[in-house]
Amino acid sequence: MSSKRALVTLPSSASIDDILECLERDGGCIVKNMLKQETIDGLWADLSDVLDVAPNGDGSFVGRKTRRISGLFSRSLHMQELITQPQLYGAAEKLLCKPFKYWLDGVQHISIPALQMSLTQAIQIMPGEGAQPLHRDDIAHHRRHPGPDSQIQVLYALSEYTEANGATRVIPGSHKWDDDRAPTYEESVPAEMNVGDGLIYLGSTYHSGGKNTTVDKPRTAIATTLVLGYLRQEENQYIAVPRERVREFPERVQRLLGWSTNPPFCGWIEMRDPNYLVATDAALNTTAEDIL
Ligand SMILES: O=C(O)CCC(=O)C(=O)O
Ligand SMILES: [Fe+2]
Repeated sequence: MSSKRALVTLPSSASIDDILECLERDGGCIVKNMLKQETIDGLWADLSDVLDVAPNGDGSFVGRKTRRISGLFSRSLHMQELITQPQLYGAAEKLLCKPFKYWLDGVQHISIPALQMSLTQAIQIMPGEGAQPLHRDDIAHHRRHPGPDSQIQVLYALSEYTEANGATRVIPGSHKWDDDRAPTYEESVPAEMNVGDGLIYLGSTYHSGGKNTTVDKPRTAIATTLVLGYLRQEENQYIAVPRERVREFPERVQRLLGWSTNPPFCGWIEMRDPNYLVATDAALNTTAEDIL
């Protein structure tokens, strides 16, 4: 008898605690209607020309009939809505931002880590593509399992997202496995979604792009990630997003892009919070404070 667990689909009214309950138990869940129609339309308008001419990948991980484009904050201002989406951000903050204590000069201090954006990618799985190998996204940071989580990723459905056209496969519960247990395709379930829904999952959860067995239905998703502020961003945002572009975003988003320190002081420049380098003139005097 199969002991396969299903992936839970939560309504758009799901609370952060509902999402956390699923993440803690299953390692992932689907949330309905995470994106507004206007955001979805805006993303398609900004990205489709680039996606249409993007080359296919050339390896088993990136696929051979899969198109990927990155650097999405330089391509679409709508990306800010995807990374600050309240259910995603709220769940990440509650799960990851645990206080850390340290002693300095006889005084015990507490720091709460910040979050930052780690990667952006539009992923279009074309008809005839095979399954991507199952993996954990937190490989990037050499995480040991089981252990404290470091990142939460989301895949927003920008197209129909069915088992047949390559819906992401997930192994519910696999975030609790140790590093010696190998994942198998049979243990995975498809995360079927409608346009605008999102699959939220932990960096420790085994998942993969599904195979697209249709003849005419590409599967398109946008992936983005929130990771602890003291880890290196997987995609190099300082190079991917020009400084002039970073200035077009509100300060909160500039900081998520990496133009910030993580408390108490990781990521400084000239011993200052680096946000002064992208702050607009109006914000400059309020944000450019010495940090050390
Ligand atoms: O395209 C997908 O469904 C998943 C892609 C993925 O997991 C990855 O590239 O890390
Ligand atoms: Fe992945």
